[in-house]
Amino acid sequence: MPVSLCGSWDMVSNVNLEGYMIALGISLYTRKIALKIKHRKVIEQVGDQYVVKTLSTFRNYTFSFRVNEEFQEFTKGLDERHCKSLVAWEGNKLVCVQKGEKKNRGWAHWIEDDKLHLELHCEDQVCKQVFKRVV
Ligand code: 1AG
Repeated sequence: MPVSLCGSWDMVSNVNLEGYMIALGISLYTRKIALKIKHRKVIEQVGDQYVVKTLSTFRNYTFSFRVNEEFQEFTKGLDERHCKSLVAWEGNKLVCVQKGEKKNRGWAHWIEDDKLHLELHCEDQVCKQVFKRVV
């Protein structure tokens, strides 16, 4: 049974968000703001339903899913695209494939050294974020 991802997490590092945002076609203006802000990740689980919130002073993005069940995702406030998304456990990683206009799009979350790790990928770009638990 993988370690629970649930809780509130504050960003401590963020590598190549710029490349990831360029791959998504985010405007220069929005990228400049997005790069400056710290994100908080809030992950909640009710039964087999997950709710993941990415919170910041600039924008918030919330979505929910059931593991192993494809869902329609609309990345409102991000790149505003529709994806057919599927989240599944792969070992200790919670892995999402986001099928849509953008190739090779998805993310993975896992816990390592008491930190929440997130790898976001799109086309040939990988963004790596690490979060520490909010105490
Ligand atoms: C996500 O998490 C959301 C990741 O899918 C959001 C992080 C960075 C921004 C991503 C794309 C850039 C698009 C627009 C920039 C606009 C706002 C930046 C501030 C975003 C805060 C919401 C996946 C994973 C699921 O956590 O658990």
